[in-house]
Amino acid sequence: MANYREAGKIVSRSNRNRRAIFLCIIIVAIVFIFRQEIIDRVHDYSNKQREKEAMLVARLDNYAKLQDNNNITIVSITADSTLTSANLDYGVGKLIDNDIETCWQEGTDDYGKDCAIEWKLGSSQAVKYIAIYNGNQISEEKFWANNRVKEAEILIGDNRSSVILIDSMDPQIIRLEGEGANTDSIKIIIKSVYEGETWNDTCISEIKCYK
Ligand SMILES: [Ca+2]
Ligand SMILES: [Ca+2]
Repeated sequence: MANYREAGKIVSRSNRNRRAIFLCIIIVAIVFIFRQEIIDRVHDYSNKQREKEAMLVARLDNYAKLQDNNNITIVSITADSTLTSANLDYGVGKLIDNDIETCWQEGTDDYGKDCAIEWKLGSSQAVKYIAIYNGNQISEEKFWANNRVKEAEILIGDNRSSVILIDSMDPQIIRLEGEGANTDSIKIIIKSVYEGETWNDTCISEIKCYK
C-alpha cells in the first residue's frame, strides 16, 4: 500500500510540474503574441508622464515677464489640514503672503495624501498659469528636511488634470490647457510627495495665478 501511495505522490508531483511548465509556456506565448501592445502601452504611459512634466515647465523662461503685469489676486485660501506649531505659523495664509520664506505645512499623520488646497479669485478670471514655490523655501536645509509635492491634481470646475512637480526650489509654472480657464476658484490635491529627510510634513511656500 505504501508503495502505491508513494507512486501516487510521484505521479501527482510530475502532473504539477507538467502544469507549471504548460502555464509558463502559455504566459511566454501570450507575452510574445501581445508584445507590441505591451511595448505601446509602456510608451503611452511614459509619454503621458512626459506630457505632465512638459505642461509644467513650458513657460519657466518667461516667468519674470509673466510676473510683471499678469498677476491675478488670490483673495482667500483654505486647506484640508494645517500643522500647528507653538513656535511658528504654518497657516494656509503663508501660501499667499508674497514671502517665499514662509510656508504652509499640512498637519496629517502621513504626508497629506489627498489633502486639498482651494483658493478663490473674488470673481471669474481667465487663468492661464499657476506658479508654485514647492517645499519649505526658508533655506535649502529645510527644503530637503520636509516633504515636497510631487504629483498633484488640479481641479477647475469639473475639469480635472494632474501634474508632476519638479523637485526644485525654482518657481514652477503650470500652464493650463488650451487658452486657460475662466474660473473664480482653483483646487489642488496632493497625490504624492518627494520624501523629506527629517519630517513627514509636506510644504508649499507660495502659490500664484496669472492671466
Ligand atoms: Ca509664503
Ligand atoms: Ca504630515
